[in-house]
Amino acid sequence: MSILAYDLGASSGRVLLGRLTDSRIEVEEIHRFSNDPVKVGERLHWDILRLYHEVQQGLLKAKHMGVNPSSLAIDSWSVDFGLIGETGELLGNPYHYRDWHTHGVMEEVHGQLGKEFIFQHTGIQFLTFNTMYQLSAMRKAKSPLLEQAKHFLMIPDLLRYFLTGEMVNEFSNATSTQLYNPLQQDWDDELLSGISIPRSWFGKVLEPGSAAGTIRSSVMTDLGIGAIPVIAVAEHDTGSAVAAVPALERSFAYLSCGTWSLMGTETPQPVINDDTLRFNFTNEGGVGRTYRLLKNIMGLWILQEARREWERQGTSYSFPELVHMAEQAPAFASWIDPDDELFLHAGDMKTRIRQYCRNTGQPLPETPGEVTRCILESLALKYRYVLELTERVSGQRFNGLHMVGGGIQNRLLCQWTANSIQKPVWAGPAEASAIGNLAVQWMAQGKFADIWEARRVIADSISVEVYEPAESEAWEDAYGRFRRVTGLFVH
Ligand code: ADP
Ligand code: LRH
Repeated sequence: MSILAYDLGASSGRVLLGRLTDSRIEVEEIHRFSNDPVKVGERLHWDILRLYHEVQQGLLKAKHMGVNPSSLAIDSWSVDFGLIGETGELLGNPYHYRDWHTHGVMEEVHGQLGKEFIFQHTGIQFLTFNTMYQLSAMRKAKSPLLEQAKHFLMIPDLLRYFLTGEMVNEFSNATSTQLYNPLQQDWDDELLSGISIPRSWFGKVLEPGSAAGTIRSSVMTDLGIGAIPVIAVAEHDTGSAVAAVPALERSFAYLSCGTWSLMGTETPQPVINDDTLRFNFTNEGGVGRTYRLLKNIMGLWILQEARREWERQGTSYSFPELVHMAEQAPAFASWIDPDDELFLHAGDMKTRIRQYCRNTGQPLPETPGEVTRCILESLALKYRYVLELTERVSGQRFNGLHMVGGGIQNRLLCQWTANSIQKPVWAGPAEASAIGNLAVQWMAQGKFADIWEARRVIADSISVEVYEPAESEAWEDAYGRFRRVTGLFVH
C-alpha cells in the first residue's frame, strides 16, 4: 500500500509517494512546485490557495498513476498561520514570516512580559517572526481580522482543514509559536492573555502520528477520488526532517539544510536554563514527545536571494553553476555572520554582503563566484560555532554531523562543513522532511514501533554520502579569523 507525503518548504513543495516493502522504504516524487510568496502593497503573503491547488494536483497525479493512497499527511515551514472566522472561512491571506510588520515588535513584547518569563514558559528561541510577535504586530496594527477570528490554524493545519473540514492543531508546529507550554503540555494561558489573544481560538493539540480526519466528500467528488485518511505527522518540516535522520546512536547532531540551516540535537525533555536562554537555543517539539534542542542559522536563503537578484538583473544561474563558480573564486577572502539581521528580509543580498564586509574592513566580493564563496564559507564556519555551542548546552560530544535536506546537493558545502567542524559529515537523505512525514504515517499505521525503528529502516534504505574532514589547518586558522571578524565569541 502506498502513502502520500506533502512537504512544503519555503522555496518549493513536493509530493512523495512512499511504499514499505520488506523493511525497506521506496519513495517516488510525483509532483514538485515552486512556492512563490506574493507582495501586495507593503505586505508579503504566502499564496495559500495556490498551495492548496498544488495539494490537489498531487492527489490527481496519484489518481492518474492508479494509486489509491492509504493515508496522507502534510508538513511545512513553521510559525505562520491562518485565522478562521465564524462561518469557517479563511480570513485574509496568511502573512509570510519575512514580512516587515513584526519589525521592533519582539522587543516591545519583551518589555511587557519579560524575555526570561517567555523562555521559562516555552523554551523557544527568540526569532522576530515567531507567531507570538506576528499576532502582537496584528494587534498593534488593530487588524480587523483579530476581531473576526474564531480559530487559529498553522499552515499544515489549514491545508489539512481545507482537505478534511476538521480543525485541529498539531504539537510540533504548536511549539514553534512560542505560545505553547511544553511543561504544562498545553497552550500557555498567561502568554496568550499577555498579548491579548483569546485562548478560545486554540484547539486540542494532536500528537504527531494521530488520525486527523478524512478527505471531505466535496474534494472526493471534485477530484473523482476515494476516501483517504489524513494523519497529523510532525507538521513542522524540521520535526519531520529530524525524524528521518538515519542515526543509529541516541546521541547525534544534525543539520537540516534547506532555506534555513537548523542545527542541534534531540533531547527527551526541553532544556530550559540560563545557557539555552543566553545562546538563544530552542526546544521545538518532535515525534514521540522528543525535543529539538537547536539553533536557526540563516542558511541557503542568502544564496537563494542573491540568485533571485541576479535573475532580476537578467542573468540566471543554476545552483550547480553558482557552486562551481564559488569553487574557482579565491579562498577565505571575506565572511559574514549569516545571522546578522541584515540578511533576514528579502532583498539584494550582494549589496548587503558588501555592506557587511565594508563595515568589518574586509575585501568586497564582486563576482557571483566570490559572493557565493563568501556565503558558503561563512555558513560552514558558522556551523562549527553552533556545533560547539550545541555540545556545550547538551553536555555531549559528537563524532560527526548528519546533514539532511535539499542543501546536501551542494557537495562543496558538505565538504567545507566537514573541513570546518573537523569531523565527518554524513549526508542524506535530501528529502528528509518528506521521508520523516512518511515514517510517522507508518508509525500511525503500526508499521514501526517507534522513531528508532523508523530511523533504522531509513538508514537501510537510503545511501548516505560520507565527507571526511580535510585541510584542517587552513580551516582552523579561518575559524579564528572568522570569529574575530564576526565578533562571535563564547564568554
Ligand atoms: P526548502 O525545503 O527550505 O524549500 P530545500 O530543502 O529544497 O529547501 O533546499 C533548497 C536549497 O538546496 C536551495 O536553496 C539550494 O541552495 C540547494 N540546492 C538545491 N538543488 C541544488 C543543486 N542541484 N546543487 C546545489 N545546491 C542545490
Ligand atoms: C524551516 C523552518 C524552520 C523555521 C522556519 C520558519 O523550513 O520550518 O524550522 O524556523 O522554517
